[in-house]
Amino acid sequence: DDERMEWWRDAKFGMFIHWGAYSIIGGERGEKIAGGGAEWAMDKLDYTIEEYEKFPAMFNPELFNADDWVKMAKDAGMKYIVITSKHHDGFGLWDSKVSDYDIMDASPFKRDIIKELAEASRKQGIKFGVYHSIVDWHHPQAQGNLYPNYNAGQKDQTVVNPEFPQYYKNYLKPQVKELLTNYGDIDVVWFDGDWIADYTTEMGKEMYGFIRDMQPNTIINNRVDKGRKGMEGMDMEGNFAGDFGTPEQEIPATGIDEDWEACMTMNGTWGYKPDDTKWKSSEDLIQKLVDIVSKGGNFLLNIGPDGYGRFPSQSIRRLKALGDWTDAN
Ligand code: JFZ
Repeated sequence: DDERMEWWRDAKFGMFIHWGAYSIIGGERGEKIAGGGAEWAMDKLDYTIEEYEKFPAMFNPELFNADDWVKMAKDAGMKYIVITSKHHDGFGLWDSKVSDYDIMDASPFKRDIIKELAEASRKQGIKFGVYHSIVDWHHPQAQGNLYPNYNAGQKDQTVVNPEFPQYYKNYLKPQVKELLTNYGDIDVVWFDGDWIADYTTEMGKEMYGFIRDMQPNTIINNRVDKGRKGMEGMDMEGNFAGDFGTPEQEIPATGIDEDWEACMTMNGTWGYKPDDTKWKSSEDLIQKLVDIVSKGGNFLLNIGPDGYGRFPSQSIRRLKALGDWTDAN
């Protein structure tokens, strides 16, 4: 739908934010360091559910200031923000009534982060969206029963939780409903975790329609459908795959007729990880932005704030450089 996509096509540049209880862990447990994304700490560092629950209980990011975050995005030339309402660990950053595993009930912070960011974004004229994980390593009717192999259903499509349809109906959909009814316009819903054996295209279709009914103008990524990594599904006529494709850490060649958004990190992790020092240079990031936009895509560039609510200094410096460049061009 062209009308719905208009602002997004004009926007070009957005901020992805991966933030949650894992931001305290920083990808480290004793002498072990998680390889790759530190938002996977629960799985990669073999935490049991009980052990991991201590991190939400410690999550008290008193330095978090929604206005500052939105301003940093805006000054960098970004037009929208997509933040993790819930990542695979299952901990929710909004006030959920269908869950106790959220910022109000499981953490001392007791401030609705999604509300504060949605309001700050609106105030500053920035579009606002949520990343929401279908995978849930905490919920007993989802992947919570698979420890220490929470992600077994990715590799082996026979590993399912027979109760997953109940999680989908009584937990995942109600969560999405809360996010789409209590925070004004949610401009983007960015699903992830569509690869697990339990999830089906039928569930994706139902979810898509469910959201459309609540907010006709919301834009939904291709991972609302099952097994849609990268641009999969987007080039198949009549095939269900949401509103836009999500190539990850890569810039596709030209000639894609569909809407697409490349998401990337500034180093090699989505969640905060001080051990990862492989920062892309500002020049590299500017070049990537130009390359993506010239090929008709959007650029969703990630920040992994720390457990106190601060953006890493390296990220702030790069945002400033991007802002100087977009100002001048
Ligand atoms: C997922 C998450 O597992 C990860 O933690 C992060 O949130 C990222 C943005 O999304 O990881 C993926 C999802 C899709 C692909 C690769 C990694 N893919 O399409 O190739």
